[in-house]
Amino acid sequence: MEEKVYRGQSMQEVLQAVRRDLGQDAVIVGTRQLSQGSFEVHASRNSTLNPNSARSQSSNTARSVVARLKRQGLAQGLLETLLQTSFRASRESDGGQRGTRLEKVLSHTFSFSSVLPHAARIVALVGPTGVGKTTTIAKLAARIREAYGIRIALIAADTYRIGGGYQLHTYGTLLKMPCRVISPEGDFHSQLRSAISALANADLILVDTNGCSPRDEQTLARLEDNLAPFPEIERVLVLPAPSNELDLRTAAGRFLRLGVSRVTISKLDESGYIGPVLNTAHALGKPLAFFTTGQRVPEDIEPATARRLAWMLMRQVH
Ligand SMILES: Nc1nc2c(ncn2[C@@H]2O[C@H](COP(=O)(O)OP(=O)(O)OP(=O)(O)O)[C@@H](O)[C@H]2O)c(=O)[nH]1
Ligand SMILES: [Mg+2]
Repeated sequence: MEEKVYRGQSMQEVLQAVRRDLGQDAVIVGTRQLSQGSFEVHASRNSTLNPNSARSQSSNTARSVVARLKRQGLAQGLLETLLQTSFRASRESDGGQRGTRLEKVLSHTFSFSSVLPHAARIVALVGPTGVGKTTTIAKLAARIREAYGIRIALIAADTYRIGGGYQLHTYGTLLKMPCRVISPEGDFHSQLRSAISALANADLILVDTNGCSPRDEQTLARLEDNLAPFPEIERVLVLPAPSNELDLRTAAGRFLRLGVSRVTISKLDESGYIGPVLNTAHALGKPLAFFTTGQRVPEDIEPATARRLAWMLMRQVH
């Protein structure tokens, strides 16, 4: 089937016209901004372009990237944003290699911010149950100390379960870092306040919190109350990659009210379908901080970057 050219005043308008004409499965072969307020899309219904021409080869590459992104479960809206960005990026780039190009597009679409010690002195991880908050804190503590040589202290504010602070305390002992455990008995606020002042000489304090099911309004409200008087604590939301989008969006919506400023994606090693978590993070509009990629402490964590995201989206997992 032939390639067709569509033009319009916004990328969204052009893409709508493409889908109206060629159906939802239309293959976007290329996009271009002609001038301010004038966009062009080359699209076709199927893939019978001549494979010998250079144009077709780059079309095939674009098609295979889009197909891969769709297979990863990227939402149509995010895909369109990526394509629009690709438009902008193509004016600056030499159209290089596909990984590099996707990386550039991702870096314009998501923001990435992994520097902890400079952003806030106290950082709490929050999120649903079992997503890897405590493990991630231990990884971060070890890796940041190694990278920056700064003093790190831990606070286990997981007061929900009996012995909730034990896991982090054990990591603190192993890493030879001070760790204060908040007791479920007694006033949370005054305990946290005195833990923070007792750790005054730490350059960075990492705070572990109890996991909350997004459907458990009471526990969530308690965590919100617990942290409310501490605006100086940065809240980083941990979202697990192997989850369905509805649950992720519910969780993200609920945790947003805690004043979340960044997102860490956990368990990326367990999922070959990372669209849902990326759709959710994109909808949240918060920078990505870290990716966790396994159970090993401290190895399996890395700063979130466009390069790694591009690699994860393109890797063959199924
Ligand atoms: N595969 C994989 N497992 C992980 C990763 N991060 C954590 N885990 C595992 O997930 C399980 C739960 O980790 P925790 O750190 O206890 O999770 P949590 O969010 O603190 O859990 P709660 O405090 O109960 O809410 C453990 O078995 C971890 O080893 C990861 O990146 N990949
Ligand atoms: Mg925990």
